[in-house]
Amino acid sequence: MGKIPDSHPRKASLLARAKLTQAGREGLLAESAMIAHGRGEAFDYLLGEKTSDSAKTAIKECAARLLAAKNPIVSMNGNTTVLAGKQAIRAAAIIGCPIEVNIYYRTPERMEKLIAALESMKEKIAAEVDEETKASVMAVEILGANADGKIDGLEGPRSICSRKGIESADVVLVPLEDGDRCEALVALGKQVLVVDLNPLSRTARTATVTIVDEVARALGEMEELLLQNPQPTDWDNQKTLREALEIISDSSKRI
Ligand code: PTJ
Repeated sequence: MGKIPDSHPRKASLLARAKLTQAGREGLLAESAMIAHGRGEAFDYLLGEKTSDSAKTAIKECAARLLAAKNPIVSMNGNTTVLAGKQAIRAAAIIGCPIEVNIYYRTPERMEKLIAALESMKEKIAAEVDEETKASVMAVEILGANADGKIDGLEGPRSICSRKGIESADVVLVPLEDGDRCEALVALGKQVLVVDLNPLSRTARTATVTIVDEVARALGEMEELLLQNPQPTDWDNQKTLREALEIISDSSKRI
């Protein structure tokens, strides 16, 4: 793809598509990755393609809960690794927690490639930062290769996880989670923090805290909010979903 001018109104969207297309060719993504992304884009369009104040409050709440957790984990799939892998690594470095590659359409090849992609992103970030930050970035463990854990309540490959990661976590940040797994994780008593542009998805409605925002924007924002050391509050997740739906219904006023 040629250089897109900064003034192009669809620059971010075109770049995200190009990244996903390339990653698809390299075998990192699920076959339905583009369908999922297209659905996300449609909602993002209606949300004005920006992080709302309401989403920012949810991001801050997630940051607070991850910092207060005993065993926090950031779970990454194909789409989120490609779109927001670097942001996730920087956030995990501040929290001091591992990242687990945990995918819905699991194959050994995809697992290996996604783990390698995150390891290589760690190296790239480390080359750009000061010594102290470099140490915390390189200390972020990338889990997932060891499929020695199970999400109770699920059957088949979708129940596979790492014992040291998702299985023993009390707080799981899992952007773009599937509805069944979100329900299973909540039923296990874990706090499930999700990023989903669709405020009506089962995941969005089941999660403990839902960030209705695009994953790269949301995790980028989280890096900054983590540094403010926020405290968890008495969270009303229905309110945040209603606020997102209000933004969507107000989008007709933009015409
Ligand atoms: O890598 P895998 O094997 O784990 O598979 C990943 C996908 C995304 C293909 C898989 O989880 C899937 O099929 O997802 P769904 O059920 O289509 O759900 C995707 C949800 O994420 C939808 O509600 C979309 O609106 C939302 N979404 C898509 N892109 C983004 C997004 N939310 C935030 N940021 C995005 N960039």
